[in-house]
Amino acid sequence: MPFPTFTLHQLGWRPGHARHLTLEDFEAGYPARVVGVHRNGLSVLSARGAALVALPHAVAAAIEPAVTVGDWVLLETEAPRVLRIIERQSLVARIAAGGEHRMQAIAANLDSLFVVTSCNDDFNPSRLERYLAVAFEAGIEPVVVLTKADLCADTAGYVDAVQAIAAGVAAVAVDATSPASAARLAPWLEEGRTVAFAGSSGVGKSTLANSLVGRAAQATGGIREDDARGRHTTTSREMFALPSGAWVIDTPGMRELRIGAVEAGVGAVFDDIEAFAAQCRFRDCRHEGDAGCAVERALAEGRLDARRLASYRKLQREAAKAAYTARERHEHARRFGLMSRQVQQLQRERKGRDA
Ligand SMILES: Nc1nc2c(ncn2[C@@H]2O[C@H](COP(=O)(O)OP(=O)(O)OP(=O)(O)O)[C@@H](O)[C@H]2O)c(=O)[nH]1
Ligand SMILES: [Mg+2]
Ligand SMILES: [Zn+2]
Repeated sequence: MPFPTFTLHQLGWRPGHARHLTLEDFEAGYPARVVGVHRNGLSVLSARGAALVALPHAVAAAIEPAVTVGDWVLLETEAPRVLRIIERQSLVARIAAGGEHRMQAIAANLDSLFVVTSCNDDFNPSRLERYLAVAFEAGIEPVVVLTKADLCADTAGYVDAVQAIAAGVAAVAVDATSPASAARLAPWLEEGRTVAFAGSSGVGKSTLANSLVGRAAQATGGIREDDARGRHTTTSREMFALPSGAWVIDTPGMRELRIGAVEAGVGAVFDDIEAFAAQCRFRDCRHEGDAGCAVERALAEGRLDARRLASYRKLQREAAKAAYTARERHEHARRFGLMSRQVQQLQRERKGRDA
């Protein structure tokens, strides 16, 4: 059976992407969507079908964070090779594991992010706030998907808990093993839309993906009985089509989501606290024993809970630190570039003298 081909629209192409392409680009190549990132290249889908294409080092090095699933690339017409990565319309990213503070892309060009958590011990408001900040920063709609509803006596309690930390964000409780969950999530799964699943290991991301696709496209794993933790069954990001025509990106479970410079996203998640802060007597109020502090007043009067304020402070600190590190890194690269240019100039001058 030949692999089905897709129109650009079906693949999720948007006018915003076309704006970045010149006439020359269209003469030299054509757009394709990245559905898998491998060591020996990228799996892509385009109007010409499916292909494995080479990603030249120079093209890969030109973009940070590195190319990811959901990216659009320009492929060379004459060879299975990427000419360049097309500017991203949105990006969900985190700070990669390890001490280097590099950003790692989770998925690109999304319409929504399903933040998946279970109706059990995995549920953690402060962790949800983290994911929401990243989604808001990326300008995409987060949806909290509460799995294992079939094993839980009080799903409404979980939905309420989501509403309490994110009024206006949809929270949908599902049994991820059931095909019926597709209908509940249909509003976010229309043709040409892209949604990524993110969350801890074992919460049912791949199980839900399979229920939506209608077959076992992704391997699923058990969880440890004692602490409900998963076993990191999914090990790479993968994008595939649903019968509805939407695209799902399943991702490996994350132990933690270390946020980047998502200060605006943090502000959006905690708009209630920012509204209190706007009423503090002093504009530079630190909300720590300052006179006339509206945030501490809200806390004392029970209109704001201590956990939420602590979470806000923590995420603000992390985002500010990430922004600082990114600036430092940029400045370092700039100075290094300047220095090598000066060295080259000196070498040229010396050559000129010696000649
Ligand atoms: N009863 C029930 N079991 C579920 C549900 N969702 C997931 N499971 C089970 O939970 C286990 C883990 O599910 P996975 O889909 O592998 O979890 P995952 O989020 O993809 O995990 P990683 O790939 O490790 O990140 C499997 O045994 C699933 O059958 C649900 O809604 N109800
Ligand atoms: Mg999985
Ligand atoms: Zn204050």
